[in-house]
Amino acid sequence: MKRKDIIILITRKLPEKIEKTLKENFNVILNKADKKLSYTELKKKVSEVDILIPCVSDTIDASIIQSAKKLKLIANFGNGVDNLDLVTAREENVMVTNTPDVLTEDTADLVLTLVLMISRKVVQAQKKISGGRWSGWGPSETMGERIRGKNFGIIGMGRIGKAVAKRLNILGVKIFYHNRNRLKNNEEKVLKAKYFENLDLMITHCDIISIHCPYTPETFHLLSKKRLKLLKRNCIVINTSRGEIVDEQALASLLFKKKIGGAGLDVFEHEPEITQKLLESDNVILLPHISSATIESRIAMGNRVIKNIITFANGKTPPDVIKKLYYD
Ligand code: 8YV
Repeated sequence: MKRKDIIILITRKLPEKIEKTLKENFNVILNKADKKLSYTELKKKVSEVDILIPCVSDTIDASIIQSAKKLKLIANFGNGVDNLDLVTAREENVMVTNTPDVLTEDTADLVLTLVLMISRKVVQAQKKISGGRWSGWGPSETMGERIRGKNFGIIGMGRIGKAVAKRLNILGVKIFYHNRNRLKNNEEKVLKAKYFENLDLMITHCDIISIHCPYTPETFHLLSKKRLKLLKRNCIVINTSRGEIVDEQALASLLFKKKIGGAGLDVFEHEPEITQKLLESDNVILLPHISSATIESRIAMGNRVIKNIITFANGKTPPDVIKKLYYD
């Protein structure tokens, strides 16, 4: 098949130079308005294409994949693939790729931003000035907590978890981690991270926890209502992974009642909806899923998508092919 005969659907507007390269090589359907396609629109459009480039905001379920008879490749613009039905893709011989590595550092930076801002009550302090409520310095004004010496628990020690750990070493916290597999001894030493096989045990000791595992059927509500109750009263919860990993209602209720220290959330269980109680809590920072929103990340993600598609079009296995089903 000639490249120009390959039809590609890009569901959202990607950086201009990424779309340009794709257009030069393939027959591309763009979404110039960048308006999220409805389920029906998406299903109809996908049924006409050979390759699909979706984003986290598109749910590509079994029905869409099954009705897309020409579809051969889903080149996800993003790292997480929880928006795609991997089982059906495999059954229907549709290859799936993602964009790992390139958003790791930016995501880790955002974790640090949230940790520092929440611990030092930066938003409350800023609001005091912008709300005209600052009458001058006082010894007990907007007091936060020191980070150094605190216990920091990382849930999921993959690429992003490790990038967070590297940054944390500069801050002088004690790093704990929980992961499906324990790291090699030397890697633990370099990261100065202590392994906890038992997640419950780890979180009872933490002043801050940050989630870095993928969302899979096994990690749905990993931080369940029951588990969240184990958290220390000052504990701060950071989530830049996926909202579904935390029971959002339960977390919101603890925050609202000030039974935990705070939360920094970049992801939510039912995006773009957010539990009302979270919006009403003052010890939180809520962000609209921006952890990888830098020009550099977006372009690198796009280049990764291009590489995967061109390799596929050349009849070879793309570098970022998803081999493992989380359901295996
Ligand atoms: C991306 C993300 O913005 O890559 C991921 O897994 O959550 C985000 O940082 C998103 O995936 C883009 O589709």
